Amino acid sequence: MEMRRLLVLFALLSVTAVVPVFFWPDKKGSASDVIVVAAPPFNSSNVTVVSWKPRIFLYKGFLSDDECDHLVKLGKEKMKRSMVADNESGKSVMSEVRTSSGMFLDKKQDPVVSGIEKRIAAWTLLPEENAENIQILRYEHGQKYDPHFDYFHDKVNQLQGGHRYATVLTYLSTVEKGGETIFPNAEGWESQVKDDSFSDCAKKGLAVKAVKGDSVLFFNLQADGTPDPLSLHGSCPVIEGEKWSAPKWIHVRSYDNALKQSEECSDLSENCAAWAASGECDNNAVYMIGTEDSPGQCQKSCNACSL
Ligand SMILES: O=C(O)CCC(=O)C(=O)O
Repeated sequence: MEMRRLLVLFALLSVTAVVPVFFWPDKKGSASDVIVVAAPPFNSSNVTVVSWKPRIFLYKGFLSDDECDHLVKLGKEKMKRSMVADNESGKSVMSEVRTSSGMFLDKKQDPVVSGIEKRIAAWTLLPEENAENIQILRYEHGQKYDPHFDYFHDKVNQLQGGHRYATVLTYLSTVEKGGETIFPNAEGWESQVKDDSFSDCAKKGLAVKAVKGDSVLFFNLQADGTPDPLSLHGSCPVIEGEKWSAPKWIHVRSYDNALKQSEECSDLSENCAAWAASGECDNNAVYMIGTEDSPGQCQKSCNACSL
């Protein structure tokens, strides 16, 4: 490892609150490809409550600058116009409601992404397998996402792990003006004190400024599992600067299993064949086969792949 990189590593190690992650990006990588990325450890004392109705929490410094820059670099070359889910068909469609561009990373794409995914699970106390891949979003001047819900209105999207229960939205850049995340239905938003550093859009709801490395966690469902209309939220237009953010949507059930089942008919337990042989497909059909809204564990062994 060259001297400059060693110095970076020692500098990081001397900062107690920072854990360095470094890796070779591929098998052919040489010492000069080693990426040193500072990653702050999970520390719940950095979390404050923004609102109880809906439930919104802010984690200051959830990602380090290095991690933010790394995610932006991974996404930058692959940006495409963002889409929204059609309320009837569930299909992805282009809409003036959402004018940003974006892309999805792979899960566990590299050790930095993996580390962030694990930290999100530790914060939310929700399993990694319930989460979608991290999305990277870019909002240029004037781009925005009008207020919307992250839970689904269509049935098709709910087949994949149910509703989006929680959203973890991390800011990968600091926006000079505009670009705030706004919650227009949050209870008591009128009492939030806002100076002129907030955009006019942000003055129409409870607003969180986009600050590099900060992360907002909010819940789209209420504790009884029903959609929370107070979770309406959007991204105000960017007025000065550029906004990069990274939403992670976490579903009620396993998103990974649902994806696996939709790609190939499969069993989700190694015991399925034995259970099917002992009559469980009939005796315990909801668990084994599932319903139209919620696939079961053993569709393959129960010959119920066309459900
Ligand atoms: O980037 C933001 O502030 C909001 C993003 C958002 O609402 C979403 O992607 O669902």
